[in-house]
Amino acid sequence: MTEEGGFTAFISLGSNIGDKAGYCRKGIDGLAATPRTVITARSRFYRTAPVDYTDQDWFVNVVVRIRTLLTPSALLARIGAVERAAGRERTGVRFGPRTLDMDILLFEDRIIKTPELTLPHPRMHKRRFVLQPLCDIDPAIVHPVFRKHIRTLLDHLDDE
Ligand code: PH2
Ligand code: MG
Ligand code: MG
Repeated sequence: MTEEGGFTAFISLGSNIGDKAGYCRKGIDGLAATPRTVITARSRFYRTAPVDYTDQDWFVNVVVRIRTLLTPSALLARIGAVERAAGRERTGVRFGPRTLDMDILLFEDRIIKTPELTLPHPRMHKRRFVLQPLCDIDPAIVHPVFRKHIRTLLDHLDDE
């Protein structure tokens, strides 16, 4: 598809097992190969310290912007398939180690709360490893709940 039609969404990718950057690239390739979807921007790759569950290896994190004709739930299903193709296993440890994690951060300015999907991503505003790469792509993105620029959220982040 072209970049004109469809919806804008932002996806974060993270890996902290094995070839971390390689798994993130696999995730990006999987998004690029998604029907009716194009990647329109990518942040730098970041090496980040683990948050929430800190007794695990460091992460590689990256964010991409896409243009898609998929619905949020179809996109979520596709992302799950790409994660599984990258060897993602559900270990039961919440926030624990993973070959590839892909999360929808934003889908247009939609606010969604279902058992499967919460948008915007409920922790994105607290996470430097998400806000910094988002800011690389576009610091003027507005968080649809807080109605603040991503740059402002990043500047006021209180994470020591
Ligand atoms: N993902 C988590 C938990 N902690 N820490 C970093 N640095 N990067 C992540 O992607 C990450 C995390 C659960 O999704
Ligand atoms: Mg995650
Ligand atoms: Mg996830």
